[in-house]
Amino acid sequence: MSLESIIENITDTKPRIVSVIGAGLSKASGMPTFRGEDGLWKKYRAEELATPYAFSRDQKLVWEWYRFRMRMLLRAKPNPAHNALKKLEEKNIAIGLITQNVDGLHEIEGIKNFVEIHGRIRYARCMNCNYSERWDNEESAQEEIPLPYCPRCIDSVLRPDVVWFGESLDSQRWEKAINWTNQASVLLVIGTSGVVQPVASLPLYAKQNKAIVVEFNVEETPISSFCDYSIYGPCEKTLPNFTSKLIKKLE
Ligand code: BJW
Repeated sequence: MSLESIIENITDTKPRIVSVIGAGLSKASGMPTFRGEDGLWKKYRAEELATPYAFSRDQKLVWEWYRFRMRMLLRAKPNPAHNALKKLEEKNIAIGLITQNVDGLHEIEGIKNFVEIHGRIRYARCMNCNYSERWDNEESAQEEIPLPYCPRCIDSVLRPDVVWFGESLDSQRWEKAINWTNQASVLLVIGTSGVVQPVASLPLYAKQNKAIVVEFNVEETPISSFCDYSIYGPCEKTLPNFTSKLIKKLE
């Protein structure tokens, strides 16, 4: 179906749009995805490193991976897909952005209503006392530096302030995500493989609430089968095209 026909089928005069985003959205900013060809670091997959078990076994290795990613992030800038989402917010038709991305590029773009469901890579925190500090600077991201320790707890190593596999999501953030999803008349699912729970269930909840679910991805995903529409292609191209046509129709 053409983009124009999809937009025609969004009949609300003031749609309530919620977006669920994943790593594919930041691909054009130079950030690798987790499960794509570029998702491997050394010989490790994300599932082997993004776990409390991996951190307890080898803190140095896990921090090395995060420093590698931070060096890329320090050079990354938001791309046209981030900008398209900001325009929806500026036009007051976006309720909120539910992001699995820990990179903070949405905030740098200027988006205000977001919930970072898997945390934020730009902060490190103490598992003991919850002290946290920013570490998104060139010095902390260098390859060979000692492990960061909590200034209060002395012998406690700081960890990246993200949600690893097997860990609970912050309940307030999750409630916000559910709440927004329940209010959505249109749910955009952008650049996510749809395999990581519980976020992968949000499109299903939206569908149960009769929202129109539109997926943007370069390929089919497990979510595609119950989406109303899937728009295949790089979202840094397809999403700005979609949002500008939608905004024009609503004016
Ligand atoms: C493009 C593109 C372009 C590329 N344009 N598209 C129920 C059933 C089964 C398992 C579970 C379950 N519930 C829980 C689990 C276990 C587990 C899980 O889901 N496992 C599955 C993998 C089997 N989940 C958890 O452990 C979660 N915790 C939990 O559920 O606790 C219970 C609880 C729930 C609710 C409230 C309270 C408690 C925690 C999950 C944490 C995930 N953490 C990570 C790491 C974050 C930190 C870090 O970055 O280091 O989050 S893993 C990694 O995967 C990261 C991502 O956010 C997440 C999702 O990946 P994403 O974004 O989809 O990326 P990719 O690479 O997979 O996909 C990219 C997509 O983009 C692809 O489709 C490409 O085609 C596409 N693309 N270029 C458009 N230009």
